[in-house]
Amino acid sequence: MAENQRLTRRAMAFVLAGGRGSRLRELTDRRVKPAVFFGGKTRIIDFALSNAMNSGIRKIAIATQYKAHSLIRHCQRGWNFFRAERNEFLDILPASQRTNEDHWYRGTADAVTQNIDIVDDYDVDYIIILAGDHIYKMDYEIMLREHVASGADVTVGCLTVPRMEATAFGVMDVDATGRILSFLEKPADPPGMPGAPDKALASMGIYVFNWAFLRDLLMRDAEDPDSSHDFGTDLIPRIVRDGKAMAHQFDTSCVRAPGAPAYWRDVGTVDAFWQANIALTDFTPELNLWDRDWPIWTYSESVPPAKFIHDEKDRRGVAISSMVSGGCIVSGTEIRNSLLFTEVHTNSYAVLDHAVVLPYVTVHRHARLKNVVIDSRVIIPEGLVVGEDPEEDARWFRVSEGGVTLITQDMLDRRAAA
Ligand code: ADQ
Ligand code: ADP
Repeated sequence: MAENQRLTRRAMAFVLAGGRGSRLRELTDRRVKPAVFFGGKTRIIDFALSNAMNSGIRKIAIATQYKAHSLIRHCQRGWNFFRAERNEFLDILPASQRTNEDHWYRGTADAVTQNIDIVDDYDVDYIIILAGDHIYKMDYEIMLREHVASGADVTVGCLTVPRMEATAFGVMDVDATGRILSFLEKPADPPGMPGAPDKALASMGIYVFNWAFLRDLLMRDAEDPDSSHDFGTDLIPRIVRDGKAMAHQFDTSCVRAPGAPAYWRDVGTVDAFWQANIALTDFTPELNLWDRDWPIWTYSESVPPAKFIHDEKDRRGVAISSMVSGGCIVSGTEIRNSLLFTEVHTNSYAVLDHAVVLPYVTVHRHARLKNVVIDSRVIIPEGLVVGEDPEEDARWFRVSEGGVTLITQDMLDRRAAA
């Protein structure tokens, strides 16, 4: 390949989108975590895919398995502009379609192993492994350049987190050059950083490899009866031991917009999901969705603009410090610090406060909903009050540790039948 070609044109992104995300509770009953809606019109996976696009990557594979229908449908509708005649590809790779064996991907590494022939066909020098389940903006080209310059076998994206939160991550120790000296997958007692004992260096689950190197490693891993075929558990610790693994620090230098914060969130719990969505209604949100230099691409429905119905007598159709998506009809409802996704219809005398309302929800009259996440397609009955009596809420709905109430249609049906 031409030496002067952009590095990202010699790379592909392999997006892991198979894990359920069980801490999102009933939000992932019918869809996998990367397919969960986020930010008004996008889904979680759009962030990793947009980062890849914006970084100049034009070859993307997405490995799916658990409850993949809504994810596959979304990618087919929203991410269908890749053109083979321009050497651009986006493939969706459901488990068990590629081998004779009848099993799901055994682990994250096996998701790549089962598709080795497809990656071979892409004819790339580098492969960037991404998790499809985080909200962040990151320029992968910067990481790729570091990887090539250092001659590493693998480069692992990492960020600094509070030490006690690091139990959910791969945690590493690095030397002054950024070389990884040790890697512990989800340690019960994470080691602190030198000079910052209450912080830990955590893996983002993002890895850059030379494809020839990874290919060889995967072939050997597939034959290893003691391996769980997982990047964090098996492959990365093995390279740290036998080869050269480098850390790529995610910070403001990995973001294109000058002065922008290095935003990264795991929205894997109901509290974190609610918080990150509500934070978009802040005066200056940390996650800037208005940035034209780093657009977040998605499937956009053709719907009319949001409509507000208000009369001066007593029907107040207003939204204060809120985001209201296309297709919404706010008829005589008072909305504060809330995020309404596509085609939410709300009726008179209802009040929404700090509410994250997923698409196609209807809120009937006189409902009062505070600190809630409402699943897509839910019909809120007339007069329902949530967020004022924690005991009553917990009888019917899922109340999180942080006091956010998740409402799904199944929960409402059970309540109605009681
Ligand atoms: P985990 O958070 O446990 O650790 P994991 O469950 O391995 O992440 O999922 C990573 C990604 O792969 C997710 O996007 C998930 O949807 C997907 N996935 C999971 N199982 C899959 C399978 N069988 N087939 C296809 N896709 C699958 C990892 C690393 C840690 C790191 C964290 C960062 O192991 O070292 O710190 O990610 O979040
Ligand atoms: P999304 O909006 O994430 O696409 P949907 O609620 O539309 O979520 O659907 C998620 C998944 O559940 C899809 O596979 C869809 O076909 C399926 N689904 C939607 N509504 C129902 C239902 N009432 N019962 C069973 N499955 C459903």
